[in-house]
This record gives sequence, C-alpha cells and structure tokens, in this order.
Amino acid sequence: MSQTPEKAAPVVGIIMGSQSDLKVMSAAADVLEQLRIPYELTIVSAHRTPHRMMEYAEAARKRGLKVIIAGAGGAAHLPGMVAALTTLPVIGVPVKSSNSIDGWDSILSILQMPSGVPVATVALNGAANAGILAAQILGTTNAVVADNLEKHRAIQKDKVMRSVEQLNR
Ligand code: RP5
Repeated sequence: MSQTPEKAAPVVGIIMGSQSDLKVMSAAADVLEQLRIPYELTIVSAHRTPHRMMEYAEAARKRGLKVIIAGAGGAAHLPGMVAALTTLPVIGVPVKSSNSIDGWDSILSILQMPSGVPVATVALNGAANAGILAAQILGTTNAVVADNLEKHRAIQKDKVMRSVEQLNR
C-alpha cells in the first residue's frame, strides 16, 4: 500500500489582512510552490483580530517559520506590527485595496517604519517579488533553494531571449 508523503512543515508564513487581499497575495504562494518551498497562508487582521496577530507573530519562530510575508491595504499596519513582535524577517506587500487612495496609503503605512524595526517592502501588489525575496533569504543557507532560484532566473532569461528572437525574425 502506498503511503501519502508527509507534508513538509512550512518555513514561510504568508499572512494578509483580509480575504480581499488574496487575489494579490496568491502570487507569493504561486512563486513558493514553483520553488518548492513549504509555506502556510492565512488571514490575520491587525485591526479586526489584533490578538490573533500577536499570537501568530509571537509563535512564528517557535513553529519553525523563517520568513513572514505580510500583505495589507489601506491603513496597512499588519506588516509593521508583526515585525514589532518577532525578529524573523518580515516582507511587506502593500495591497491596493478598493478604498485605496491609489495605493499610497498602503505603501506609506508599510514603508515608513521607524529605525530598529524594519519591514522589507516590495512594490504595490508586488506579492510575487515577496515570494522570491523570501526564497532568496532561505537560499542563503539552503543550497536546494538557491539552486531552484538559479533555475527560476534562467527561465526568465530564456523567455526574454525568445521574445528578442521573435522580434528579430
Ligand atoms: C485591510 O483593509 C486589508 O488588508 C484590506 O486590504 C483592506 C480592506 O479589507 P476588507 O474591507 O476588504 O476586508 O485591513
């Protein structure tokens, strides 16, 4: 009888302030899947579930997470507050929510952290880059991840070179 292989424990935590952020934040999960990095994904709202946010951030390292990707929109306090509660690296994704003033609210809420509590902020809706950056952090100590990142880069390069060839035809 074949056995289902045990799912590897997540090393990246993807969290977001609302279900409405998922359409943006799923790009981080897609990248981690491509790179074969085990992750977990859930909703943690800084304002609507502040105690859940504290529990999540404070338990993250003990549960084996190495990096947290946190996305939020509007008054986007989730990444910064999680960064304040853990010394794991936190990557912030400013999400352009429907009530957003062109996304500047989200960007500035996440980007302008006080000295001593950094959040590595990616571009507006830049969840894919958040996934890659998380992998790059893991790749500093994990040769398999570093190798998968090299392959990912090579695929990107091939795509560009194919476009160049098509234009030159
Ligand atoms: C933030 O408010 C969330 O991160 C989301 O981007 C924004 C809107 O949330 P919903 O009203 O759609 O739940 O907390």
